Amino acid sequence: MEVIVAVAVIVGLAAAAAGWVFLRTRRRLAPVGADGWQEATIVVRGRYQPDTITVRRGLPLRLIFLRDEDVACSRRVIFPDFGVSRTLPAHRPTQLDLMPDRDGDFLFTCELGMYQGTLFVRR
Ligand SMILES: [Cu+2]
Repeated sequence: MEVIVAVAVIVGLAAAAAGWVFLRTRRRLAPVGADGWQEATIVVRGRYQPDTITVRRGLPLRLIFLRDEDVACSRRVIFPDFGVSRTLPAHRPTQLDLMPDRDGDFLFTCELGMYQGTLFVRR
């Protein structure tokens, strides 16, 4: 009996984990504009909102950061895998362009890594 309960718990946890991964990675794709660029807006206030962005591989990506705070922590955003970073002046939009040219999950962070987000690049 205890074994059956243990198996049921494990199966339940595995299903929950799979659902969580699915929701994290299968969010709506960033929309593509008439100019062929994908675009997404990220508000920076205590964290990146949203902190996951899902885009297609091979289409240029325009990210608009709206840093709605003055704390020094979020002054700079870095995409280490793409070799790009930007200083984000407070209270106005900053554009960051990059080409998602390979599949994968790519972290982006503030300078010291307290704010973290993930760029999901899919075919
Ligand atoms: Cu920081």
